[in-house]
Amino acid sequence: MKKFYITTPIYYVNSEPHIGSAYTTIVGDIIARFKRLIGYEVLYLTGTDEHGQKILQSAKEKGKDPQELCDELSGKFKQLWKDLNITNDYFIRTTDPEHMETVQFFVQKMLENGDIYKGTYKGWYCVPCETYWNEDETHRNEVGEHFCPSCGRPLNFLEEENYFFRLSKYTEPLLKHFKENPDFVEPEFRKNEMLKILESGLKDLSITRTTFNWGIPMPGDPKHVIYVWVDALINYISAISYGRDEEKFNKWWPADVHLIGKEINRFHSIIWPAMLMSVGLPLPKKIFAHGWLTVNGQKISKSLGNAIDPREFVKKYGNDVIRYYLTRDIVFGKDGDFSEENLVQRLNSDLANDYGNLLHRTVAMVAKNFDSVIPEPNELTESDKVLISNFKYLLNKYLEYMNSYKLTNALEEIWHYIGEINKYFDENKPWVLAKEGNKERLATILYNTLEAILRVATLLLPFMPDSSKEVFNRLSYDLEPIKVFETEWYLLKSGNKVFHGKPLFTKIDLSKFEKIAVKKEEPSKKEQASVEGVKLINFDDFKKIDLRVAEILEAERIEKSEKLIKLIIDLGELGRRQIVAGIAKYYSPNELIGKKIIVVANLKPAKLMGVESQGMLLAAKINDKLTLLTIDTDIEPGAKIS
Ligand code: ME8
Repeated sequence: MKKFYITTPIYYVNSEPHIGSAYTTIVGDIIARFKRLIGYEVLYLTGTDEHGQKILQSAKEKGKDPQELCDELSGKFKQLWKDLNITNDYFIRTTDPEHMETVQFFVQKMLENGDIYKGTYKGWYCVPCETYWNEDETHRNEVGEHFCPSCGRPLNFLEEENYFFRLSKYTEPLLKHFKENPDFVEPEFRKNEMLKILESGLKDLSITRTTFNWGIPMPGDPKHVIYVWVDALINYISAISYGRDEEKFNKWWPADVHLIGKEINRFHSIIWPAMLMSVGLPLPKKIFAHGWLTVNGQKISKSLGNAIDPREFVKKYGNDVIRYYLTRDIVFGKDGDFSEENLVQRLNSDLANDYGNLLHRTVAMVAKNFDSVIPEPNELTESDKVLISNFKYLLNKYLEYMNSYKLTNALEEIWHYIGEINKYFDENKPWVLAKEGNKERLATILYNTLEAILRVATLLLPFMPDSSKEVFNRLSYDLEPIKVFETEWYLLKSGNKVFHGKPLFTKIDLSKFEKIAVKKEEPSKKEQASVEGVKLINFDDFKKIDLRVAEILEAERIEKSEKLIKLIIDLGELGRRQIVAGIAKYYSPNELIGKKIIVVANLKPAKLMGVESQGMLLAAKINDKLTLLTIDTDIEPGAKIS
């Protein structure tokens, strides 16, 4: 039997599961169910990431023992996956003793292979992301504080004796692997981001910490604990008994796909493969980094109170509706917004109107005209043949899309076909045939419509297992679903009963629609400041900023500063101003004079190295490149930007 091994990230247990973690796990479940449906033996792995400074801090804040916190939260994840109908085959916890042993075994191998050495780490660390950042990767504010380029929160400066992994050694082997396996990382644009990192050369990675002990001890030097990401990544092989059960490990490794969110792509597409190369194991076949969900346009964040609880949505709308909405409305791979209004729209139009109602009215006609017994179809006309051949087309497209994780396209294609079934039904006017007493033709139309619905329900099994099974029940269908992939039309058995239950999906009256209250706890000042860099603003906020064109009249370096330049600028009607900018590494004073730039003209004055700055210029920065924003046609200084 063909096998398929799929994983999700293992989630941190510092907070409750939210719609973001549910999203990845639901998508993983859809893929796992699809593979089972087409005959694969599947191993679907998820779990929780329980070590590291972030979990320890969270336990301290809650006044709990870290293990107690992990047990409690890990239990909540497990329960939620049950409630969401997730068919994971195993749930790994990084505090499982087997996992901890495997991590030490793996790191010991890296040591033996000469890939680990002792050194001193000096640099920045983001606890929420558990990530090290180089100075030039960090974001800085006006007063020189450092922020995480990924989550926007403040960074801590670390100086510790650490063990290092010779990640740099794997730059070339990884580049080669990327070249030889063009589908290794998907989507393509995410692969290109990784290639850029590789092409600029990798730096060695600190892989132990000494300032706390909530982690797995380093073999032979237990005052160091292993970096939480090294610990976490190894879950993908410790779950399949690496180093403990060779047969099991060889059966499942390499994984077919690691499904992850885009923000942890570097760990999965660069660090993890390099670790595997270090111990001589094959690399996973694919890393798929999907986009990020926002909620009503805002980043999901506990502190903003919009980390919505998937349980409430499931209670109100049911599992299938959530699963459908998440994969249909949010294009898989891209960023997308979770909005309850859109969910209700999808429920009302796609599910209740197009799909549920089609089943309902067809079954109602079978009940009325054939005493609820599926009739024998008769000779096919052109319109029947088109319906059948369109299904064949759908099936091919479906397989192509599902096998390449284009889940949204697969659903679009299915709904296109549902549209065709509705059209077939309406154009053949079965109610007229019933009135005329043309039972022969009526039988064929009703049979074909039900057969098409049955086939659609089968293709929808991975996405909406409950409602597909309900369709099977109503049509007395009890064959293996796989038959849909193998058998020509006529799976439904004439003579079997149909059942006319309540609507498959219940519409929601939009005029009386009450949204699930999103918790509106006020974030603390500190939390608010920490998410400022990533929070969305409205137009009124934007209008508060007075942006103007300014001409640089004078420029000179500030003594004793490598970065700062003092500028005198002409702001037209606002007069002349002095501003200080951190651009000395990128521009010499001479090349600045005469440039027309953009400045924030209503910023409170601030002192930098003792020199007053009465505004701020705008520049674009990426890695170690910076360019001033200028204008492309001539316009007077002082011109307002709106
Ligand atoms: O990063 N939209 O755990 P984590 C979409 N423990 N997906 C989201 C999301 C959002 N807004 N928010 C979270 C970790 N996710 C590490 C992983 S793996 C060896 C270690 C999903 O709890 C998405 O899959 O922060 C993302 O990558 C993951 O949750 C991060 O979960």
